[in-house]
Amino acid sequence: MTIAFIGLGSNIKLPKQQIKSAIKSIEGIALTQVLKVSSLYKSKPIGPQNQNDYINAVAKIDTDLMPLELLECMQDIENQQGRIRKEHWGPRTLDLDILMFGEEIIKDDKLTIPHAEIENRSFVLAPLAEIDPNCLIPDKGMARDLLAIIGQEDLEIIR
Ligand code: ROI
Repeated sequence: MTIAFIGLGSNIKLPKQQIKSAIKSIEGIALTQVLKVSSLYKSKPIGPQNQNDYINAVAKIDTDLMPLELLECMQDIENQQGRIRKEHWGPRTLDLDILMFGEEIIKDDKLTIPHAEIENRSFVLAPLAEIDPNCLIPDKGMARDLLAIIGQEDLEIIR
């Protein structure tokens, strides 16, 4: 079994419900258990500002799948929830990113793990540090240390 972390994000079509529905779908993935889900965090978009605020969360899972199998499951769930292929940095109904997969470092065409921009994104680091305070991101550092560098004043925890 491998501990992995999934980043969830949405900014259109009832984002809170998109995230909650995605968690349910992740709970249904074969050979996979959801161990913990963070609070929901609201933030302004990174990238083009002429789009809605985002809702983000992180889920901690335990899985017997291989990274590319897990990626396929993530893409299936995105598609089930009506994701239209994104314009780069544009609005999205649901974005599911494999943030970390055990201690693995993967750099290939389909998958970069840890997620490339993880250290620059408070909406990923804050929920990660919330559910796993000692989370160590391979090659990057402790989630909470990285978060302390960039700050989290741009985030609002919502219920
Ligand atoms: N901005 C925020 N705040 N949250 C996201 O999940 C997010 N996802 C993206 C881009 C467009 C880069 N901006 C984002 O893909």
